[in-house]
Amino acid sequence: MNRLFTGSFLAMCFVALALCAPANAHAATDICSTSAVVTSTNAPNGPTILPNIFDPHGPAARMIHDLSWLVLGICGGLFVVVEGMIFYGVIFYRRKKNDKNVADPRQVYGSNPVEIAWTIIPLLIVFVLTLTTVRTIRAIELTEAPEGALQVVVIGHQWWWEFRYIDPSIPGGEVVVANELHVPINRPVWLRLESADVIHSWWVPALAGKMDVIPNHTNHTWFTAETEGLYLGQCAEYCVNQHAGMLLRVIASKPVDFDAWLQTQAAPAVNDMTVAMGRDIFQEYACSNCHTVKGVSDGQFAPDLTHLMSRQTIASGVAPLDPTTLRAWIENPQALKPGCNMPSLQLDTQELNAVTAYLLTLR
Ligand code: HEC
Ligand SMILES: [Cu+2]
Repeated sequence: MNRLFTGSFLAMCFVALALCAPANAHAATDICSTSAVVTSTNAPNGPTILPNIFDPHGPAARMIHDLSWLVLGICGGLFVVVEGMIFYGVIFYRRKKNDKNVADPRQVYGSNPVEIAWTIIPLLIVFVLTLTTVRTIRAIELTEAPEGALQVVVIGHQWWWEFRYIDPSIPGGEVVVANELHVPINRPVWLRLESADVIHSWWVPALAGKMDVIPNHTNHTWFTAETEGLYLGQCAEYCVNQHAGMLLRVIASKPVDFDAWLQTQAAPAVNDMTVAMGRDIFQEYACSNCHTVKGVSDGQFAPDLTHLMSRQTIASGVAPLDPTTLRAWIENPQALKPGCNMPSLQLDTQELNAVTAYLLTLR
């Protein structure tokens, strides 16, 4: 009896897992991974929305959320019914102390009603789970941009994010920023996902499900942010060294605020003559080979710094952007983000101060 009990318990666990896994794989994995909470120097409007699939703030995330509850509900119900019957059998049909009857109980073979019941019910359950999952996936994985969508190209890099806004309304046609994605609320955002190196995964749980970011392959996803705020997310596909330090920040604001932000980003870099020395150092040292500052350098390897100071964090959300941290970062990036792809250029104190002063003018 004992062995039978353990056996059926294990079997049920496997069945429950198998039922949950395919439907939930999209939505409920890695719930425990969270983004580091960063203090910001110039906070966006609205609350900070943590990576939590149970707190959806847009249609795509809500569909995943509802489906997750349905799957959890069905699997939980099944678990309770089956385990309940097992416990009932084990407790009430145990052999009593003074029970002399050691023969097997009556065996039931080939009972049509029983066979039909345990074929039809699981079949129905699997049907419901499959159909609802397929319907949700189809609604989320749109193959064309929704009407009136803002289009952004997302490029995953080891270990930061590049965003390219492509829109005829932008002066110059394109705006390039890093790590902090600004979007207007209540307007669909259509993302084209590409990778510069290895496989990453885009995941801002309160806005939408995961989407892989694959080299030499373009994926698409979309979301609509319904409330103003700062949405945290992170890379959800192991991409070596600083995978955990590849955080995502989506700042959703009113359309007017978003437009104002976009105009600022489209403007050329500030050219402040009082920090000319810092700018010269930036150009002479390798900084300019890796980084773009529009009108000054055009390195494509690293984050665009044209409007660096309009961001709240550096190094993909790993550290707040303030003068002290910025200086420490330039002095030795490996201390703040070990293994990252920016070397320390061994600047002396004067050069370090000058470059930092220059970067601080790039609003
Ligand atoms: C070999 C290429 C390379 C060189 C040279 C380089 N950087 Fe970087 N830099 C990077 C990479 C890559 C990152 C992103 C690191 C990350 O987040 O993982 C970065 C990030 C930064 C950031 C943070 C940007 C942000 O928004 O997160 C600043 C500021 C910066 N670099 C300034 C400099 C300065 C100043 C110099 C010259 C003294 C310099 N870099 C030289 C590759 C380089
Ligand atoms: Cu990654």
